[in-house]
Amino acid sequence: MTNATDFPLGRRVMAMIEDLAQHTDEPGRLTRLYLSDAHRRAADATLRLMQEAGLNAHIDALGSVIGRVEGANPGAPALLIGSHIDSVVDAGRYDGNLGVVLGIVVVEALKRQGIAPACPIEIVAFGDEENVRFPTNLSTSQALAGRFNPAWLDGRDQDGISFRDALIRFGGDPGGAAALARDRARYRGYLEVHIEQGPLLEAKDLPIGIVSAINGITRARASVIGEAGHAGTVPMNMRRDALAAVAEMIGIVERAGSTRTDTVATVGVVQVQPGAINVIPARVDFTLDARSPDDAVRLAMLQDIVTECQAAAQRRNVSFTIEPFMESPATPMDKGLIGRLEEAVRCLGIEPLHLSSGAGHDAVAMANLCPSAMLFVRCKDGISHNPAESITTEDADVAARVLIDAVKRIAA
Ligand code: HGY
Ligand code: MN
Ligand code: MN
Repeated sequence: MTNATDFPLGRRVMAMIEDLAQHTDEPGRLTRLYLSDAHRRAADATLRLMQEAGLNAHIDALGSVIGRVEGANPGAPALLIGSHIDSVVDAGRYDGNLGVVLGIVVVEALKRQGIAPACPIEIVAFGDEENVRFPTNLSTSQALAGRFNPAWLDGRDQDGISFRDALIRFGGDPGGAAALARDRARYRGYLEVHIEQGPLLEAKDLPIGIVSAINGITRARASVIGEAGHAGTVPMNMRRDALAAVAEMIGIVERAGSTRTDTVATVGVVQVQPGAINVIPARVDFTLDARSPDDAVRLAMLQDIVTECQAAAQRRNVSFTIEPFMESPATPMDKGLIGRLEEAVRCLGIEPLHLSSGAGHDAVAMANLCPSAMLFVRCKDGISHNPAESITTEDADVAARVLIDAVKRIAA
């Protein structure tokens, strides 16, 4: 039985997670979309936590919270540590937030140990990793990598509010995105600690694992247009039922994603018009999220889905259109940083397990700027994107100790 004095770093992590979890746009559940009021409150809270830890912190033009400590050699290339504080709808509290909080805990611990890191450390809390609100792709981390796409500013959320207007309301600066690009010579690497969001570490009874690569993702919007009609009078063989067609297409997506064990394909949003009990659906808009560790496999799977959906639409005399709006390549993590993480994990007497990430992360964007690597933390039943998401204080403590050791090795 462990007593309350154990896992001081883990308890500090959990306290900060609790602090951030209060900031939600929906009372009773955690929803914190990019540039929402809750995101603003969480960004302000993160700024405060960074400043209390002794970091020189600010909120940048796109809403990311950036804290920096100069260390023993201010001119040396810095080490970035971070993740995101935006969430999906009805989210868990650890997805993203854990990696930001752990970065702050590491800086606090080094300060407590009287250790000035051998290089500057920047902690980053990105704001648009989930890309749930606007049709973007890791916009706030891509901005640091010099790959912000100005067209994203014209994207609109489901209420018709543009990224640009939401950013101005948040207190950001649409014109300042380009200037956020970092000079790659000034950064030695990016580390992100994240919950695994899968069952492998728990199955292997391991508290942490090292990410080998992050799967590639394609996200698309599709529309099927049929014909509205009276649900009571139009014979079944004379209908052009858009929703019945999409039901068949969802089956096509599920089968395509299931052909291999390492691919996935998901229809996450379905919007039916006019949406009345006695009207044959005239139009359905739905989303597709397709992923694989191999880009050629992902693109072939997408092609199969499109071909089969087109054939189904033809049979049913409805129209089918699909428009990819986000493409993220499969991204291997940096071998050198993986080596440092392995040394740090072994120092705790744990044999490092390497695993790929089915989830996307800001590390995909940061890999365009500097060598990037990720550490996964075990989460209960592999659950995520769900309020039941949880980790233990002990595992949080292990993650903090591994990160402190890895930072010392990388900074040296
Ligand atoms: O969808 C993802 O993979 C990540 O959680 N944004
Ligand atoms: Mn995440
Ligand atoms: Mn997520």
